[in-house]
Amino acid sequence: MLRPSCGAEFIFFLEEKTMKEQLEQIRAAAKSALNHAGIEQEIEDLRVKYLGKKGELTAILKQMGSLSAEERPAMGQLVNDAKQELEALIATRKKDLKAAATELKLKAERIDITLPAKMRKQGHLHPLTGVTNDMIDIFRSMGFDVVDGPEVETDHYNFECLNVPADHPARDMQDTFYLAENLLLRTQTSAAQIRTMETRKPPIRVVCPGRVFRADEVDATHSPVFHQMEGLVVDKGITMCDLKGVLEQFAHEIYGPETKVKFRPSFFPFTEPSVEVDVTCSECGGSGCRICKGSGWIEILGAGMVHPRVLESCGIDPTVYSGFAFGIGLDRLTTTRHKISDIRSLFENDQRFLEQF
Ligand code: 2NL
Repeated sequence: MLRPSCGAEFIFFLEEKTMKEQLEQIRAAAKSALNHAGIEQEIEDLRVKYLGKKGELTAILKQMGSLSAEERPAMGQLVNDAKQELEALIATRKKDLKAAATELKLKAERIDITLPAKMRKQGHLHPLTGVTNDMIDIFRSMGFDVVDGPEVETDHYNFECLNVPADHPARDMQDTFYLAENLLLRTQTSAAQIRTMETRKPPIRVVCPGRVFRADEVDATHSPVFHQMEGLVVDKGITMCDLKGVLEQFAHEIYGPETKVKFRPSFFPFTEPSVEVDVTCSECGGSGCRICKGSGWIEILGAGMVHPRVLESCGIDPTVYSGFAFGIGLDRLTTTRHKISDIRSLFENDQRFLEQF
């Protein structure tokens, strides 16, 4: 309301009115904008716009200097009220928008726990690995360690140290894959055990499973790549009795306690004396069938007392120490256990075949 009594008053009241109006305008605009804002950032932008250092309400406060001392407190009160109201509104709007955003996110990310789960396809061990692990368990329980060695070996470790003479047919190019003059694919895992004898002191009890190679023609029972587990025990006073005890225990654990075990004399350059070990056929129990070709027996491994020359070549004194060693083919053990008729199916990686085990 205008009170045109004097010029100065007139201006004063005009300015007061304008400031009040301005304040109301700003307050209304800010409230409306705050109530219409859809996201938290907008609220923050509005806070800066109205209440920030260069904000519109702050600008009003700065104009207070132009008011008279009597009018200043009332106007100050009004501005403060507006400021408090807007601050409170900003806080609730921020809270509401945050809650709404969370609600929306929860709805969008809601998981339907009644949906059927995506089944993860579970693989399993290759039958050969299963058999190998079982054998490792058996020998571990008898105190053996597992050792590993390179598949590419030298003539020295694969043949020389094992007392295999230079003119032995196994050393022929026909039977062994040579990579260079003195470098070859190992024909048995013995080399790993030779390396063990060089690096460890007796007592030594190790088994050595692994892939071995021979230049064989491929058929249902032969493959140029096959698998073997060799074992070696070296200590003072080791005899053929230890060999028999360990191998009988092994056979009983693999084939069952009713299995009979037979030791036949044989020959290997690296053992003396040497034996071949047969077990009663697990298919017919010893009465004779197609599997054992009517004999009732199945040959499972070769073994013997480590040849003194082999011990010597590894720096072990054969007058103080003795030992026994054995070699077991893993592929045939696997094919007979799972009634697999062709060794080649172990290496073809055909899932339709492997899924059956
Ligand atoms: C087979 C059975 C055999 C060994 C392997 C061996 C290893 C060392 C010393 C002496 Cl380090 N022997 N291994 C012994 C006997 C048999 O394998 O039928 N091999 C042709």
